Amino acid sequence: MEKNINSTNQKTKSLKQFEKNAENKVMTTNQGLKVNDTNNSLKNGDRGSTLLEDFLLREKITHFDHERIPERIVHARGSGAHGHFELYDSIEKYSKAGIFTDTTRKTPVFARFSTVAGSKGSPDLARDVRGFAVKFYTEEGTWDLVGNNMPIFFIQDAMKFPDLIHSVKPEPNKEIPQAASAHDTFYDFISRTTETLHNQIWVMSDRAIPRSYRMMEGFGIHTFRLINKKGESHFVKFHWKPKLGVHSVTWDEAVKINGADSDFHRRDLWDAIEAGHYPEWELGIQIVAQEDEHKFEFDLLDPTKLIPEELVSVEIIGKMTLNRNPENFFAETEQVAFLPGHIVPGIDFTNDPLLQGRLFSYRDTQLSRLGSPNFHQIPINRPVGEVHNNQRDGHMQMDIPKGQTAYFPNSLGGGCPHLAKMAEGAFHSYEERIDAKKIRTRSESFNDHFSQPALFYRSLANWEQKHVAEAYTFELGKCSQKHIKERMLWLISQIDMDLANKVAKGLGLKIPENIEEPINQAIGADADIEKHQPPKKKNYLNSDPALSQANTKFNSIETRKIAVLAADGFSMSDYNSMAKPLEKEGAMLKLISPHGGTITCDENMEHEVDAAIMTTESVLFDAVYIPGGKKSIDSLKKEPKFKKFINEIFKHCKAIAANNEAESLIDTTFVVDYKDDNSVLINKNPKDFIDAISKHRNWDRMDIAAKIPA
Ligand code: HDE
Repeated sequence: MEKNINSTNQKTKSLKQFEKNAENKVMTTNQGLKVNDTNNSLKNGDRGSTLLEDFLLREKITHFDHERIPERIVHARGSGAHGHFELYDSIEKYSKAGIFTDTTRKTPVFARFSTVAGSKGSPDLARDVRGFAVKFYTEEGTWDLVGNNMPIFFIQDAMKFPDLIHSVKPEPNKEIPQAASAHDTFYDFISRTTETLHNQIWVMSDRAIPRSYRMMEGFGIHTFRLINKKGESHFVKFHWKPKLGVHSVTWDEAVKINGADSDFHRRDLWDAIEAGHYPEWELGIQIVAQEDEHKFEFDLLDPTKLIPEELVSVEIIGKMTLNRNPENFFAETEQVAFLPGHIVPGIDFTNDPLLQGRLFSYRDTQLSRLGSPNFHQIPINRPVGEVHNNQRDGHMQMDIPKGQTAYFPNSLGGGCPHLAKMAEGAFHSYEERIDAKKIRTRSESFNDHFSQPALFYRSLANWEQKHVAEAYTFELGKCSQKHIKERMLWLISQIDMDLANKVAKGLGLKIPENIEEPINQAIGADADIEKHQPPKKKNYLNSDPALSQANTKFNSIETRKIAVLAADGFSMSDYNSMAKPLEKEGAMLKLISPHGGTITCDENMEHEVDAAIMTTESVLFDAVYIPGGKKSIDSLKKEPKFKKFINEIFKHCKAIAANNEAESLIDTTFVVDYKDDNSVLINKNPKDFIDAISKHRNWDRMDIAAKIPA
């Protein structure tokens, strides 16, 4: 399929000049020498030893030996895509950034989504935070918004990041487990660092197992500043809201998807873009006036706190569309380097101590990951505007800077490159007033560690709360140390007693009445321990509906994957009556049959099979449809995997539709007793099926479905 290449996308144009296409070209060495044989090395006779002289062999093998670079220390596993950002209305009262004032622009972007803990080859459906990093190639310079799919982070100070990551990564003695937080070291750390509990409960929620990258929110997390023309500052939190709503899979599916298709999210993003279903997110901002900095019950500089949308609403200001897959994974997705320190005039930092540490870490890590201070010259990392300064040389210098001078000030180079005036769009840091002691401590205003996890849990629908309880039970159940589990149980009981009771029951343990050591241990050895313990939980808001996935969008079945179970002799009229309306709404139908190749319908037409039942699993689909046709249904009944498929779809609360003879197949499954379920649709109107799929899941059936041993 032709790729949609937006001709106005400046970044796409700049990348084009670096693309190489071997079509109709002769093979050469890296020196341009034409190659006649790339299959055999140079030898002493046809059975003799290989000669050192063989420069063709040496060049090929040497390059191969060095073709890996270190994977990202975190967020190693990811996928990216190109697109653009459009602004709806100017927000010049807050920001002077071109990207926030010029509604005629289509700013090129490259976005990368990732898991955090796993290695580059780890499965996509790990229970984890997802990275949500966007590089905006703006006319005034590159702005990177390097966020996550959860609005808060685990820790409050960059100093704790290596500890956090060392605790979640595979345990160093045995390098187990891969891409999983369910182990002793993680909960040992979590239970002694109570500031982590808010992000931790989000990780126990469905947010940590998204249905698709295209169906998750993104957050800048930190409070940033927007600076307007007058130099005035407003605090801002950035939000990405997906057009398709926020949807997740269940844990049982996640575990199975990791086996059935460990590239599930990567494939989903790639396929949607190739099929022209371009993912879209709206960008929203929460604005807090400078004078309101201290009006909240939490500190705006504390990255473990969100600003509830009930308190400050999200103003939608623009839209990002991803419409082009990379040409080459390594060159683009692997080599892209995001740095929170990349900002443009009109956007600035705050003193959030986590953000401040990130401003150092990202450049530093690129130096070892990409191997040179010239990583900004890699095509994907080049800004769209010109770059001129006196930085020189270094590994893999790609530019050829001209002239005699590489210093400033100079007269020999005509004083160039000259300094930019503010009127020419120069960057100028926000002049924040500072009058403080140099001190190594944690602000007492960061001490509240329980109010927001409790708010999050209270805001969830009952099915979401159930998933949280199950996730804690699973994760702690995987820990081997009783004292770690008990400490966690006590901490969960400080968030919500009902939740703690459920988890304790699952673990077969009692919630301790108290714990001996100080709760918050993220303090210095000589610090006043009492001063740094979390105060009593506050309740400044009963619930924040924006935190629950039950309040997301349920208005589309676009890109939903529907399995059609059929064999030779299936009813074409049944199929047409259902397939056409579904496809009209943007759903993707896949024909699953007892074998690969083709099958023939009752109107004697051949149909290409998308997958033989042995090669696929129900967890890769959003719903199932079974057309009638006696011969087809008889064949499906003979293959037990079709029954398993239907049982599992039911277990995962997905929609099922069947026509005519297909009912008798349903009757051979557990679903036979639940044919009155809202989303089991036998001989019903396609519209009912569309409605059921757009609801994502029928959680009303959750308790019944849990009993199905699929
Ligand atoms: Fe990162 N993080 N991080 N992080 N982070 C990296 O940079 C780091 C944090 C995030 O798709 C690394 O290029 C520190 C918060 C994303 O390429 C590294 C701290 C948030 C990505 C690094 C944080 C993030 C990274 C590893 C605490 C959400 C992937 C490779 C002070 C707002 C970007 C790299 C991509 C990657 C350090 C905390 C998001 C090591 C020290 C908070 C999405 O530099």
